[in-house]
Amino acid sequence: MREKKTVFSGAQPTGSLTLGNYIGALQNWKELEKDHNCLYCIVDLHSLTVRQDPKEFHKVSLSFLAQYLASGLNPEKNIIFFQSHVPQHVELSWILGCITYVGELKRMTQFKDKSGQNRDNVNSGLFTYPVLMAADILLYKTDLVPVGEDQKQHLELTRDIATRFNNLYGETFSVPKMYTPKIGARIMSLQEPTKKMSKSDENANATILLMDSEDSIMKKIKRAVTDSENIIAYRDEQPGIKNLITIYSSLTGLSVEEVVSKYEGKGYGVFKTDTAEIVIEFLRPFKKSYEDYMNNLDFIEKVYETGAKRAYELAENTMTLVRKRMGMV
Ligand code: ATP
Ligand code: LTN
Repeated sequence: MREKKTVFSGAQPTGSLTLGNYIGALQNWKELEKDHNCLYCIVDLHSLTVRQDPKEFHKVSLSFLAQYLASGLNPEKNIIFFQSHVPQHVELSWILGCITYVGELKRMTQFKDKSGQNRDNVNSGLFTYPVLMAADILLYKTDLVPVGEDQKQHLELTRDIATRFNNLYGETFSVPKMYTPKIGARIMSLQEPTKKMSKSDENANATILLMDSEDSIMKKIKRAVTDSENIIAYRDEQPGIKNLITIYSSLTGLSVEEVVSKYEGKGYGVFKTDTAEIVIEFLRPFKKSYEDYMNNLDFIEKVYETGAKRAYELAENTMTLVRKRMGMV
């Protein structure tokens, strides 16, 4: 038996990390690094499902690595790497694609949403996106996958694919479990609080980027869409306020009840200013550390090269077994 469990997760290097990404995923990544074997990947191949400008893509990819590190991930403890540096991801993706049904992929809500938004580029990568994601995860015999709530359907498909492979070819993969925060698994858009906060949102006011200036964080939170109840309560009927309470609670560690009782009888203005200040304080060290990493690209290069080497070895172990199980000569 392996003593420590394996954790795998990743984000697509497009745009810039949001507070939703941090609270839903990266905060847990940091927590799990303490007593798990963790691999944190920058899933650059997934980003190609949307047309990317090569120069910009290169820059954003490096910037994501700096953002991972600035979020507090320790490159000595974790394997931090680019998906495209480990070709076994694509190899396994092909194999898993051959045991995944078109019907299963057609049911994926992310595919339906994204193909609806990009009508002029509904490419086959967008369709098989979840198979590559399953390959990412299964390649490392992953036990836990810390992600936000929006990835639930992809995770269920990954589990089905793993089980199917094991039944067809013999026990090979661990069947991974999803790991979400108790609160904050779905941070909502500040402008449409019934929709998730997303880094590809065209409305800049809808998202808080980890790299936003203090000024713009204050403005965005002050402009956040709320309601006319004027009661600070954590309930579905007040999605805007509920979302701000979630952010407040996630960053301070106070429970939802504690936040609600702290603001009993107070107006939205005060609550919004306080929430903005908490976010600003929280992100201050992040930004400083991000700048430092971006000024040290040699270090960044060392991190991803070491990460790729370590990941490659693990991936090749799994692939040797997969190829053998399937009868490849
Ligand atoms: P895009 O808008 O480009 O699709 P995204 O903001 O959804 O991007 P991803 O790179 O797809 O970001 O996701 C990285 C991680 O952040 C995933 O684990 C995802 O579940 C999580 N995540 C994304 N948005 C949120 C959110 N609003 N609340 C909680 N977790 C989130
Ligand atoms: N689809 C994920 C990103 C992703 C991922 C993964 C997350 C690709 N491969 C493996 C966890 C594990 C998303 O958040 N959009």
